[in-house]
Amino acid sequence: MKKKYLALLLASTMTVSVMGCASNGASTASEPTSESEINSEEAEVEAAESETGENIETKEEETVMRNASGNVNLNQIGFMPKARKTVVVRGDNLSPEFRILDAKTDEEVFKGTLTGPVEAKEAAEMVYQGDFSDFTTPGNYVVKVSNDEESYPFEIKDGVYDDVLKEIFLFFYKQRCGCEVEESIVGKIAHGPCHTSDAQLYGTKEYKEVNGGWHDAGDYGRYVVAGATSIADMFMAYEDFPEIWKTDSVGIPESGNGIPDILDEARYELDWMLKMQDEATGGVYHKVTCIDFPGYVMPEAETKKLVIAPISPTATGDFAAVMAMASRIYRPFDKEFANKALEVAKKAWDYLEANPNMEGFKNPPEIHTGEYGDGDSSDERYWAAVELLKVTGEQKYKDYVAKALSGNVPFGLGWDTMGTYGNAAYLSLDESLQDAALKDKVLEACKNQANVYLNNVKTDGYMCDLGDNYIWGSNLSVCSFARLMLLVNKYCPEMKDMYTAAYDQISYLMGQNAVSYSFISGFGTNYTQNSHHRPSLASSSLVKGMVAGGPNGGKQDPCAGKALKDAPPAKSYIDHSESYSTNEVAIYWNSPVLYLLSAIISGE
Ligand code: G3I
Ligand code: 9MR
Ligand code: ZN
Repeated sequence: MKKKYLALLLASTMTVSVMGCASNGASTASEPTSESEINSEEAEVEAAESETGENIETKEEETVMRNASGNVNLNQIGFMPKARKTVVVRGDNLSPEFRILDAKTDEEVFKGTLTGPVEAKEAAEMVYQGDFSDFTTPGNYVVKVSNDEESYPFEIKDGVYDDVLKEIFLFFYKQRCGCEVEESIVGKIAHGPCHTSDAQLYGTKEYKEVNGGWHDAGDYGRYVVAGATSIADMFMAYEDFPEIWKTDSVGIPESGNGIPDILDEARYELDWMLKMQDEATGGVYHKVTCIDFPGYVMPEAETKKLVIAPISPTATGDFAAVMAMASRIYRPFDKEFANKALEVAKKAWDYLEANPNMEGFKNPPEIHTGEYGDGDSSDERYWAAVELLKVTGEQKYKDYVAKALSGNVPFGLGWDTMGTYGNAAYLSLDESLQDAALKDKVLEACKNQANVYLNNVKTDGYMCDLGDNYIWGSNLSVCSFARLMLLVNKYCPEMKDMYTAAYDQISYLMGQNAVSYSFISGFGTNYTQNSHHRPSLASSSLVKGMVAGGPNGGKQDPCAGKALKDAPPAKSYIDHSESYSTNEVAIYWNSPVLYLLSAIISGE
């Protein structure tokens, strides 16, 4: 039975957040608006009920009406019974006790003590922290503090993240381009094949068929470095958490074909990527898009000419890396594809070798879509070399890796910095392919870097690992930093703090943050509703399970620039559909959450 809910949002950003953005029906309040009904039957009922206010008084007489203040923040989805459970309370002069109440009956079930005040520097405020990990009884609860303010409700149960993980995965199917996206799976954003015309190779009169792949984000561009990031995350989730991802029954069209669904989904992107390689040279084109972003239309309505942007060294390096991984991972299921993947990966590598000083990608003057500019391809080359070494054992890759690691160890798990993918692959190599001294060097460097993030968690009021890195897509950094901590924990199991700190980032993403939002659409109570996502906007139905970019001190869109003018970095988030620099969604913001959640679920 659904709890009736009334939210009084007192968080400071929420009062400023309505100013300055054109009113397009987007809302910053917690109740879904007509524009943003959730795209599932059950949730549509929920949205409709809260819109009309019907039954707010309650259908179940004993249910207490809850009233969150926005000052008591925690994971709004909830916790697995044995997991770490925390709460962060805004304030600098609070009485330390807090209570857990049964959300329905108001019965007190646990008493705890807050510690603090602790500074949340990037949010420009002081907070208290509470830990109720010892409370393990399944149920629905709220945390209440001494001044009677309370949290959003949360649940404790086994499998509490199962639905959210499923929706986070299904997002990739919803982003498929060039095919029918079925209504029975996606509801209102169903569409027919889109972007099916041949694309012009920039600067030539030639056209090429490059159908398929995933739409990148809130736009319909298809970008190789972005796609490779998501594929790598899926592959890592599949290899590190096989118990979760061997499933063949999530509910995509390929379910039941004997191949794990996550590999079917990744294959959809890989098949497109194969078309993005120039057969003559092995170089890989950076992206295919129209020359401008379209309006807020469904994908089939973007019918302008598609243009293939020039080859870039970063796209070529990422392509080589994920194809090398694919040749290993798909071999038990599809030998022919595995062979093909290895062949094209090697060919891409040869291109890189022949072009050691190639410049990074820059948008040609006529093309205004996402640039994914990155002037340094050394991390992509390093990652590709390690993955190729892993599958071939060839000396030339070993030599390249040794040379690459003679300098600083690179880091990063994002579209622009791929070093940690390379490091994770290096640490996983068979000993015969590793150099013992280099392995130590990589692990030491990982520990040092992970310690920086651990220290961020320990010193931040919201236990966030970002430090001052509140950039465009900060939620990706939250996950990347957490994943480095998990990688260190994998090789140094005694470093338990690393695991705990990674867990804290799931809580951050699901509501334990300075803006009181669950950044995952449709999950939690005060969740992102007005995503910058064209299918959601064009169909007036918010897709469930999309991860927002998150707080961004750069505020690089006019909406955020105005509405968040005076907001500190950790509060520079606005749930408005025009704020693409804080509230867009992207495939490579979902995929790291997919990995991190899988890790947390498996770790319990
Ligand atoms: O790397 C620097 C860092 O050194 C510096 O400290 C920091 C301070 O601002 O900036 C970092 O650079 C940022 C860069 O992303 C790397 O993360 C830039 O400021 C920031 O403007 C840039 O934002 C990118 C944005 O496109 C604009 O180019 C986002 O990462 C990227 O996710 C986003 O991608 C867009 C696509 O272009 C189009 N499709 C949607 C997608 C999501 O919004
Ligand atoms: O919708 C676009 C989004 O996907 C990009 O991330 C963003 C930055 O490149 O740009 C968005 O498009 C906007 C464009 O840059 C400026 N005019 C308004 C467009 C839609 O909001
Ligand atoms: Zn499309």
